[in-house]
Parts: sequence; structure tokens; C-alpha cells
Amino acid sequence: MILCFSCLTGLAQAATNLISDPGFETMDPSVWKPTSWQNNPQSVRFNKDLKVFRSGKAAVRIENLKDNDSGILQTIPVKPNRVYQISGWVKTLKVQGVQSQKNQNIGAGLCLENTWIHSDTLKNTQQWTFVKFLVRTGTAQTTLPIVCRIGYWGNTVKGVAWFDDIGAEMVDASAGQNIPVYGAMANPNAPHKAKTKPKHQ
Ligand SMILES: [Ca+2]
Repeated sequence: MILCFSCLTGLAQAATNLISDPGFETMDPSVWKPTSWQNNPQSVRFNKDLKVFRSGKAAVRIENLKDNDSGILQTIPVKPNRVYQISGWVKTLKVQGVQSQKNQNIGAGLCLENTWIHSDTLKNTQQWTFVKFLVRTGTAQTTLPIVCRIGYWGNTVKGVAWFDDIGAEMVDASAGQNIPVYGAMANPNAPHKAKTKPKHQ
């Protein structure tokens, strides 16, 4: 049997998107879970938008009717001590921070739950914009909670944000320097609680 190593290498390097329903075509709440600081119909609305989307036939539309911090979350399986790129497309309408702090004036973007690891964010009214960030998983980490988010802690905002075509892919571990480590920034309630120090990169 002759193995085609170049073929195998090609397969190994093909990026696999770890996100289920990345384009919100289904938007099953068991896959994409809505989450909000002020979670009531007067403060936030989550909708599958069939008119405004980037690809397919739908996108998620999150509207903060009041000063709020809202998102839709999906937890994906990952391997420890690897680098992942999280990416997606964001569109906004009148996203404004009512109580925004001057140093952390965050709008709508992608992030990891319970961390300050996030993409660039959009404010005011913006057309579809591609955003991304890199994260290294911790030494005992097997999941990564990804949030499409409008607002942040202490950075509540009003306005509308759409998200579509979300991606989560393992990339070359040497992809760049200063990549934040999720395990070092996760909150105490995270299930993995890594206590051992990394033995190697
Ligand atoms: Ca879509």
C-alpha cells in the first residue's frame, strides 16, 4: 500500500470549523444559547433574521433594547495547549455604550465567556465586518465557550448586532506571539481548573 504523504499532509492542514451551525441557519437553542445580563423581553431580543444575513438564508440578530450585555454562546471541543482562531462576521446598527467606560468602550464582537479575550468590536452603524482573534488553550482544557456578544462587563450598550459565519479552527501553534492563554484567564467556575503547570509548549 502506497501512502500519499502530501495528500495526508494536505488533509491534516485543512482547517476544520469546530462550530456547529456556524451560519445560524438552524439556531437551535441547544446549540446556540442566548445569555444576557438583563434577561427579559424589555431588555433584549434574540431573533433568527431571515432578511439580514451574510450568507445562507439567516443570521442571528441580537437587540439590546436597554443598556445591556448580551450574547449567544456555543461551547466547542478543543485540545489542550493548542492555538485556535475564532472568527466571524458582525454587522451593527446604532450600537452605543450608554454607560461605557472610557478605557473599555466595547461594542459588538466575538469573545470567550468569562474572559477579557475578545476580537475587535464594532460600534455605531457598520456593514458586515470580519473580526477574529487567537487564543491558546490551557494545559487541561477540553472546551472553549465562544460568544457572539453585544456589550461587556461594565460596558453595557444599546443597539442591534448581527452575527454570521462563525469559525473556530486550530491553527499552527507558532502562529504568533503574545497569544492569550484561556486557562490562565478563565474564571474559578470553569470546569477545567487546571492546577498543573505546563511541562512544555
Ligand atoms: Ca447565515
